Amino acid sequence: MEQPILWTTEGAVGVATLNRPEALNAITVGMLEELERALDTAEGDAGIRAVVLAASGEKAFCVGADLKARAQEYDDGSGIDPLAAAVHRVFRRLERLERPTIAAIHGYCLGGGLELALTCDLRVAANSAQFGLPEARVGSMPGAGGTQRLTRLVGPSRAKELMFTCERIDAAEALRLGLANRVVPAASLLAEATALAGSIAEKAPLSLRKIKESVDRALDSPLDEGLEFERSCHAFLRDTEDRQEGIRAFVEKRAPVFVGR
Ligand code: CO8
Repeated sequence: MEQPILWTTEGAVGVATLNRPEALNAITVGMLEELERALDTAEGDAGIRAVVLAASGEKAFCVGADLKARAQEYDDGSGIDPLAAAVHRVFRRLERLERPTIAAIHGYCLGGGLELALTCDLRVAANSAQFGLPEARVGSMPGAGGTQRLTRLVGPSRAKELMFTCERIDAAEALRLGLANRVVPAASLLAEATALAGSIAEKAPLSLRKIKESVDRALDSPLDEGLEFERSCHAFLRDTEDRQEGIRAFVEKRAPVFVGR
């Protein structure tokens, strides 16, 4: 059987690839468990400094929950929703990964697939990408973080418009809304996303981690608390080996060698 997640590395960049192209990379519990293992690998390897989340096949990044597998899961009579549990656990884990993450999105990015992309720090979209949250069409609603994360990213009015209308938007519109950071030709999506990740991975790893924590904190805390947190992160970095190395390298006009300490 095909592995639902492929894990590869390119220099300091780890690439986790959703690999169920025959089902348009629809999400199953098994896929999420494999993704969690890939995240364990990324976090256990100091050499991996940024992660790209990509997807196999021509047509889709991910079309959300696997509706066929889900029909069977509900039939087991236990009353427990294993997919919901795995989604909440693994999406949050990806969001909190101590590495910058970039979703490389092509084709359909729908429902839980869009909600998955929203857990990444950045989104690079192919010009073939189509984004949508169609849940209200079938009597449901985004339940994998979409109402919370999309709202934080694009604001309540635009988030509600996408969820109320269930309309799909293209890559250019996603860029305009701030849902996509960049739009690139489909043929070079992975190369562009990996190059962006590689450029980020050259920066000091502890700086990246503290920036991520600090920016994420900005969304959840009053300004004074956020500023206090930023000050504590800044003070932490001041005494690191990498900060000394960064300044030394600047003075010596050479590239810094960061060690993550
Ligand atoms: N699950 C399983 N298989 C799927 C799914 C899916 N979500 N979507 C498509 N497929 C399969 C199709 O059944 C088809 O398989 P087969 O060839 O064996 O029949 C194959 O993928 C290709 O699909 P289509 O022939 O339909 O391709 P089209 O290009 O005509 O259409 C669409 C593609 C627009 C993506 C269409 O398939 C579609 O609308 N799919 C459903 C999308 C959707 O509604 N997604 C939301 C799902 S709900 C969700 O994501 C909630 C997540 C949170 C859950 C956790 C709760 C806490």
